Amino acid sequence: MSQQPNLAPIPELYVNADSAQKLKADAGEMLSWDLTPRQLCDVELLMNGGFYPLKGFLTEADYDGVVENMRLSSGGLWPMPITLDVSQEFADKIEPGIDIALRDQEGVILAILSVTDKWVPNKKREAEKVFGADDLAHPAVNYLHNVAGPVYLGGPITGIQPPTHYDFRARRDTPNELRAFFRKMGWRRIVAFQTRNPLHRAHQELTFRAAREAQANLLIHPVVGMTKPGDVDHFTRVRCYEAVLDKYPAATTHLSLLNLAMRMAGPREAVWHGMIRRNHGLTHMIVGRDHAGPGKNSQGQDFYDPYAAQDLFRQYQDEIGIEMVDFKQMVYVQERAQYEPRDEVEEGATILDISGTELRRRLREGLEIPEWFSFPEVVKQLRRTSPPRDQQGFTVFFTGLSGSGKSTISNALMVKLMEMGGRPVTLLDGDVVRKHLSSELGFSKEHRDINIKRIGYVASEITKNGGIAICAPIAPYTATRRAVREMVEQYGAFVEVHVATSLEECERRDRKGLYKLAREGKIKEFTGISDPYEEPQNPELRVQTEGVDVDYAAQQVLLKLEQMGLIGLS
Ligand code: PPS
Repeated sequence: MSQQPNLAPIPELYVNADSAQKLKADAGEMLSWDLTPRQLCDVELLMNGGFYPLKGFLTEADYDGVVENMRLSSGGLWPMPITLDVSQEFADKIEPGIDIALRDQEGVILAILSVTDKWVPNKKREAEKVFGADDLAHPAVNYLHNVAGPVYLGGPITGIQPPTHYDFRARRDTPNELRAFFRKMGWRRIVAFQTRNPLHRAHQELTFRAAREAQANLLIHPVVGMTKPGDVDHFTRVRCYEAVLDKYPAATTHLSLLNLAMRMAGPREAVWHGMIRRNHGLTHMIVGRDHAGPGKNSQGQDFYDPYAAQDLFRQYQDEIGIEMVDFKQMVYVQERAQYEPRDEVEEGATILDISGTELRRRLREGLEIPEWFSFPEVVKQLRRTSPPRDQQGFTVFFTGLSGSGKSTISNALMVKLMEMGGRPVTLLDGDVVRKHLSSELGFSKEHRDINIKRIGYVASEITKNGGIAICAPIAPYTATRRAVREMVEQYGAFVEVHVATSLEECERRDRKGLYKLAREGKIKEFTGISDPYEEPQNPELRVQTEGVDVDYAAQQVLLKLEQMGLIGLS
């Protein structure tokens, strides 16, 4: 395989400015779809050639081939389904043969999709083949089942304009912009470092070694689209990258941001990343330990072997069209005061390492982060974003049957937290929310889900801004509670408290007289009587209320918050 890149421009899907103007006017009349954040990332990379040779969202035949064996119907390699998932309601309006406008979240028309295919995917098969298991602990499998719409649309797209980014504009490059940059600089061998984490010393050592080994220039190419839920946000990460850029030789290293929505698909993702980097004009890519790994499955085991990504990449390297620079995990060897690949460390030497989890713990608790691990400039940025936990916002989410005691306990908790002071506290009680935020909603599954997601949205905003949100709805569905958890955990802790009062006891108390009416059939869809309640399997806390006073239950929650480091003793 040649490592001399062809740095000629790669085909894009945009039409010229005049046609774009005209198309945009025509598209105003078309049915239109508001792209989700993930689809927005995909559309950008489709249009700018990042996903070359794709010309649009996969058709059903291409999808089947990609899912089964990473092949498009043309026979070409493509490892990741790039699909336009839509709601059933929208799909019902669509017949293959029509054009639809694709809009960003402000309503700007970015592209036109000429729909050739519409189908209901077998999501279980997609999960098993693409992600290795139909296990909701995998973020992309959870996305597939609980976020993505039920119907896929496929067909070629015509690009009108790229999505607008207001942040870090100077650091974002399309494949053709990067190719032009490499041509201008005379760079011929360039190794990409894909990352979704801040750069610490181990990464710097790894990238130095990779560039040396490949005798290549280095492109630090972090993902700023979507990464794994719970990752450091991209604003902080980019500030971290910028803070250490001067530790790289300016003449040989470049930083560019990639607006990719990752799927955390390990081996397949590595192949995909390779193709995307090839499209950006790179000749080499670093694949380290557990590339794009999603963490543990629901059995507590790794989804993929840590080096499976390297194996798959190696197998398809010629077709991917760029060369892998593979690395074992880099670790710090104390006696030698330097980083080395784990498999090269002398026997008996002392290895020091700080895992991602340990790093987050130290940040959370305001503990020391040693200089051998990271750069003070990076740590400073991380501390700005992650103050110690007892200064961060968080959400306590009570769930339980009607009349279980959620409101009473949450009121007591609110007052106790206000007595402690420090952070603003907001109570989003079920009844209160239904009066102010959700007055038009009933109790169908659909309406309950809307209600809970509204609560989740408000709670996540409060958490983001450093406050305490206490929510107390019934929230009967596991998937919806999980969606709220994900919304909140982007910004702070989510503490699920199951108020586990039994149905019999709630009905015996019947404080509002609703159970009686429900039994008589006068209230329909009543939780526990004529509507389901899915008990939380792993709440942070389960409180019993039978034979226990409210004060004690609220104390248990406080103790849990203290144990989690969310409230201090001060
Ligand atoms: S949900 O499922 O989370 O959206 O419910 P929520 O917003 O917490 O609203 C629950 C309160 O509404 C009253 N109510 C009912 N509950 C359950 N099922 C039916 N059909 C129903 N109709 C009215 C009831 O007073 C609930 O209040 P709590 O505080 O839970 O007793």
